[in-house]
Amino acid sequence: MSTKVLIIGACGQIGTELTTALRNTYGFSNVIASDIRKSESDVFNQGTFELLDARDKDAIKACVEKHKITDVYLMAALLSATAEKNPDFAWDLNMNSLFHVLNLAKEKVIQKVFWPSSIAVFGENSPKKNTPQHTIMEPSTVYGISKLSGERWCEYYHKNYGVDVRSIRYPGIISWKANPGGGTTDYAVEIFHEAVQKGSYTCFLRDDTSLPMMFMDDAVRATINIMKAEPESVKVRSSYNIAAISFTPAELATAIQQIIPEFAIAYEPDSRQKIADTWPESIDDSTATADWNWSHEFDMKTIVSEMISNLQRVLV
Ligand code: VAH
Repeated sequence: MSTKVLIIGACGQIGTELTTALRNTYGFSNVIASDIRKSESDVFNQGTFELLDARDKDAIKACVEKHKITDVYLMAALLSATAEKNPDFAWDLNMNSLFHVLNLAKEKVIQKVFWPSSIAVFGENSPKKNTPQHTIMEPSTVYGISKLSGERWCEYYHKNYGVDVRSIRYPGIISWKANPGGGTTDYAVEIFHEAVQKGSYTCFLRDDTSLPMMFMDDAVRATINIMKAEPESVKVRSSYNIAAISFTPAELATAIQQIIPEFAIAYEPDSRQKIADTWPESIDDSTATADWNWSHEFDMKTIVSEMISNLQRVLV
């Protein structure tokens, strides 16, 4: 049977670009985008879009059956900062949506599942540098707890019911086409918009806060590649570490000043600092490289160049 894709939470930062990439991979008529509300992005006028609440199992099943879906990419979630303000809703959305999709796969209604985890599954007792694939994991945020729980359920459904679910732990994702929403790494996107439009930015993290980051093109390619990988090569069925680069706000500001010399940065850490302080500084992704040949392509220089040139084109 040919691949027919449903993206749940398609209007988010990753979902928006994943929708376009999946359409280019599997054909426009084979990719259905869905979200609880439609975004203004033109992406969702170029193919089939369905209004869909990720917490409604019957609605998901009806959409899957209507479009004869084989693969579901479940991108809907409340991210770290927002989840701290809405713990009950975050748990409901992040966990029940996953159970609905895993159970549809267990019932053989769908064949394959992608589910995004995050480096937020690590906590302050995890090794900070080159955080390994398997190590101490004591997340202290609502988001991180939901993602670690989700990873455990993904592995359980694979081992006990044969569900073909695949997952990667995204670092902070940097992109210009769709804005992030409610994350702690969002500063690494906001800073470019403000640098291009205002020439200055006040950062909500301390200048020396090093975090793992990745350009959207790398994250989307990793997502599609793990789903295309042969089942036997996907040996980790909780979630894979993937990595690209790590940097601090001060290092990012310096890289921006290579192109916009007058750019000025100030620092006013807020509640998101204590979230960032529990996360790794850098990630060891050697297991993903060994199992399904993962490697990143975008480094600091190319990310900064891509972000500034595209935002200068679309914003100014
Ligand atoms: C967040 N962008 O900041 C997300 C991501 C690793 C961070 O999961 O919550």
